[in-house]
Amino acid sequence: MIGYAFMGAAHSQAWRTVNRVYDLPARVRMSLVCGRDTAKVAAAADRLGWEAHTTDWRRLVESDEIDVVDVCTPGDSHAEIALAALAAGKHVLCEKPLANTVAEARAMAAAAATARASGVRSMCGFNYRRVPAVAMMRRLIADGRLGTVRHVRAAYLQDWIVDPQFPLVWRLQRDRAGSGALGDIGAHIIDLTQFVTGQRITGVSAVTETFVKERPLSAASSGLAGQATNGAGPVDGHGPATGTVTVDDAAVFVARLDGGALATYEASRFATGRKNALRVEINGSLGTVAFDLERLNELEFYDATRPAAEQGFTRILMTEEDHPYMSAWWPPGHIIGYEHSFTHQMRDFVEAVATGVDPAPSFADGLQVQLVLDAVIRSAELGSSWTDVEPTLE
Ligand code: SOE
Repeated sequence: MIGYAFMGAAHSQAWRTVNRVYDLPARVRMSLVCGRDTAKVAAAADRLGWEAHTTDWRRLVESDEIDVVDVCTPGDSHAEIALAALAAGKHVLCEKPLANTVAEARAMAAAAATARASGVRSMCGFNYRRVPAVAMMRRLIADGRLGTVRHVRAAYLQDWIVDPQFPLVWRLQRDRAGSGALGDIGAHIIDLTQFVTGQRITGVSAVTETFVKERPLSAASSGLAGQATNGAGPVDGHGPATGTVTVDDAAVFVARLDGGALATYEASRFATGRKNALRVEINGSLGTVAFDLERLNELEFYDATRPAAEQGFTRILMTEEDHPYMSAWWPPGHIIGYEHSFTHQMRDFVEAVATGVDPAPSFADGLQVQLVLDAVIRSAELGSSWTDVEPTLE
């Protein structure tokens, strides 16, 4: 695994847990973790349960000991690492969004397609697909329980940079992160809604905004926390030096899906009070499903085929053994959390690799999300003008 911060910790927890919970055709060994700072990566290896550590990702990628490379770094190194790993014949799991640019994502999808011919697997880490309620939404829609899908309403809202004094961490820098709220959390709702509906976004009209354009430079950051430098300020020689925010703070767009549905999307880091609120509602001709990540053990379902006197939203508690991923966990009524989505992701990935099938979402799926992100950015730059999503194949 390369990177050991927020996502690295989430992945480590899942790698450590997956064989304890699921009966799988292969056993995971957490061999080697990589980071830039020797002392910090050593401490991370110890805390997260890795056998060894290194500061040289090429050593990791080339090691004969290693079958799978897990890329948990910021987006600016996804392409370089994933391409090297695939070329070395390693199966690759890469965090979302797949890359920072469409060109990188295209190169990664092409390399993944070539590697597949020799049995090398790859997957993009859209973990929320593996929340049981989300997988259940997809099952209900695929089974026709919603009829024809007409509306998709999706929002992913956070508030961790509302304070203008929050520093300029890597997630706020375009060269490191590719884009802002759009790529970080908007990518999740793009993937999730396409996954559950089985429909793809064909075009968008978007607005984006950077509400706070200058921020104190960042001395240190970890996960969603950051610390400003105490360097001399630009105005009177006091206070932290500042830098320019080069990504969006929020992105809002409407979209058309190829099955005929109309969709709205909102991704923001300025939704004061909303910490990690991912909400999706899908309306079909026969019913509605609604999901809220902050209540992830529940799915709301409205079945319009029931007798009028019995209609209304049903709150399904997603803890039955018939629910996706749940049979291996606890008895009915015993709930799960955020980290379980990663355990489920590793379960599906390990099973696919061990049985020689392609896991999903593929790098091609990651590229398709990247193309939607790109269409959103282009539309916003053109004053919300309608912008078609480019096809995955050139
Ligand atoms: C930060 O916004 C973040 O950690 C994202 O990077 C994750 O993908 C999301 O799951 C939670 O929020």
